[in-house]
Amino acid sequence: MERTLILLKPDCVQRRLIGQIISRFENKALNIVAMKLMKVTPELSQKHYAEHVEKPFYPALESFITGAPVVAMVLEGLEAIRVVRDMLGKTNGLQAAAGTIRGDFSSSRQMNLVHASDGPEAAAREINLYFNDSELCGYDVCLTPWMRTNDEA
Ligand code: FUP
Repeated sequence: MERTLILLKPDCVQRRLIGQIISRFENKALNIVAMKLMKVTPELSQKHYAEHVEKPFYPALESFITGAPVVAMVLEGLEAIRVVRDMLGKTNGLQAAAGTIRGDFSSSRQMNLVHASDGPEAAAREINLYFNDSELCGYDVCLTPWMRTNDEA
């Protein structure tokens, strides 16, 4: 099982798309193990986007991500990191394939609705940035036997 950090970004919250996006993750049998509505501070943005802080687009990115609340979530599932990245599509909504979240809802490079960790190291680092251990609520989902077979777990 893998865990990955998801942010429903300010554009997602402002456009009232929270429910539709979470439904996609639930439909895919990904398990929500943590979730909260929160404001990203400039300090948290600088930690989250540490690899981009020196880039020319960073000030606009920080202004965007701190501009309205986000929904931070941890999703759990088999190959969850790759599966969620595939569900999002390419970073730029104009290039994301139809059927992906960004392909269906975004026409922007910056306002691409959802962040998801891009690998196991990033997932561990980002989950730790947004949640403490006591906020992670692992549990057995009663539908799992009807979502996949035992030998797939
Ligand atoms: P992703 O892994 O899909 O989140 O994309 P990146 O790590 O490449 O970029 C992080 C965020 O910066 C993306 F959500 C989009 C944003 N971005 C810009 O706003 N302008 C750019 O020129 C490149 C990225």
